Amino acid sequence: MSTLTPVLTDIWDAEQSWKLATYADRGGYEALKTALTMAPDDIITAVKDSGLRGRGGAGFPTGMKWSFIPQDNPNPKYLVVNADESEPGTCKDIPLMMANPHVLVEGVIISSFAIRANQAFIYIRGEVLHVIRRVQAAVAEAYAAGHLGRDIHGSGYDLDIVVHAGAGAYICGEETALLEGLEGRRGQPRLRPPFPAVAGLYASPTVINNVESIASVPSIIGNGAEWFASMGTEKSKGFGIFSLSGHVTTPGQYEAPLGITLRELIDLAGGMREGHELKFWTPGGSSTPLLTAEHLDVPLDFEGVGAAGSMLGTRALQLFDETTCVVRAVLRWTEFYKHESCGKCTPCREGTWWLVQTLANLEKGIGQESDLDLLLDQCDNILGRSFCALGDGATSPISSSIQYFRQEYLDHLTQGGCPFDPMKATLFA
Ligand code: L3W
Ligand code: SF4
Repeated sequence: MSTLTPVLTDIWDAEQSWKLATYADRGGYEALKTALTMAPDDIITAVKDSGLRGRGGAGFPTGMKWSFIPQDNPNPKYLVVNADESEPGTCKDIPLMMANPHVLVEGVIISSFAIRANQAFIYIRGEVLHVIRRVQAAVAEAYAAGHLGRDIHGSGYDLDIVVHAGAGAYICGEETALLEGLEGRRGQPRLRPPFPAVAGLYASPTVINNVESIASVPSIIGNGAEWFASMGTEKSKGFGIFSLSGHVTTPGQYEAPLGITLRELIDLAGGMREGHELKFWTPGGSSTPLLTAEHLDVPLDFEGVGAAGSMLGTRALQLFDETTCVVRAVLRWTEFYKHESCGKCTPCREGTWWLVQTLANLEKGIGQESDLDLLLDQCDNILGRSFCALGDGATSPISSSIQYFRQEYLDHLTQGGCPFDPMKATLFA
């Protein structure tokens, strides 16, 4: 594994990197001891000053989110880690929890102390039983070492962590659907506001952060806010894990400062597979508009990717070369959204069904040219009209692929099927 900023990934190659002893040998849990000597508000200030922005896709400033917790509210405060990683292409939190669960556990303890929570939850996608077991084992080790439980290291601070297994729905990565699931109900989004910071789990003030956001906190407390802010770009500070998948020589996780370009990351990953060229890619999973080889030098930070017409999202870089049919790839993603739509609102529930029908006809070459406008019209009726970001995200690959590859859609119609699949082309001729 290659890394330019060995912080979250520094021990991934170590033997039994997930064990407390390995983590402690590298200075693990020292930041916790420092944090427990600090005033909670000073920890929040440090995280604010570091410029850390949420690593789950939206990039909301983490310290600011923590400062929204109303400390005069008499209800308990909760910290919830969103470890429901399920976005197509996103594969950073699961490897992080497998290789270094203790950096997450330490981050949970420091973050909970900062917001004055005595109960934290790590909500992990239900299908990944091996990850659930790994994090549970780390939590048990942390209890045994006195990093968790009553009067942690004589500070008077108490914290319990519950590792919760989700039931395998993509929508439960949406923060309010996750809370519904945690409370034992069907995972469907809640209306916001109120935001969870004010009324979250059991209607109490709740911070919900992505795994990587919380795992970044020990390094900020250990090395200082300035150290963190010295990496990255002006408005997108620090480092992150970039996941490269698809037609690249060495797929995997690459930790690097925000603002690195895809061209540089492809170099780190040994180039595109031999003899092939990049055709299109997703900067942050399939919910972010596609980009093309024209965008190889776009800085991969929140602003740079935004200016290119997409979103940084979860830094799930899925790379496709010239052998890939963009229409088929988009159809596959759209089937995913149709399947995962929770059904609460009409634009997404019905709209994703229609998107699949229209796209499938185009892909088979049995549609008509006007179906392209119909598809864009269907996207217009979903985008901004859905109850949560899932519906909006479903439209991103469709509208961006038509923007960049309109001719490829038309080729399916003129050739009576997929031009990339000769068998299929003759089938519908
Ligand atoms: C208090 C306010 N809190 C905002 C909080 C809010 C949330 C955070 C960001 O979606 C995106 C989505 C996916 N008072 C607040 C406030 N907050 N205003 O800030 O909120 P928001 O609504 O901007 O984003 P979100 O709902 O968290 C996340 C995209 O990320 N994404 C995600 C991929 C998949 C995964 C996964 O696999 N687990 O994350 C990829 O692009 O589409 O747009 O905490 O409460 N006034
Ligand atoms: Fe459910 Fe889709 Fe509506 Fe979100 S946009 S609430 S996933 S139906």
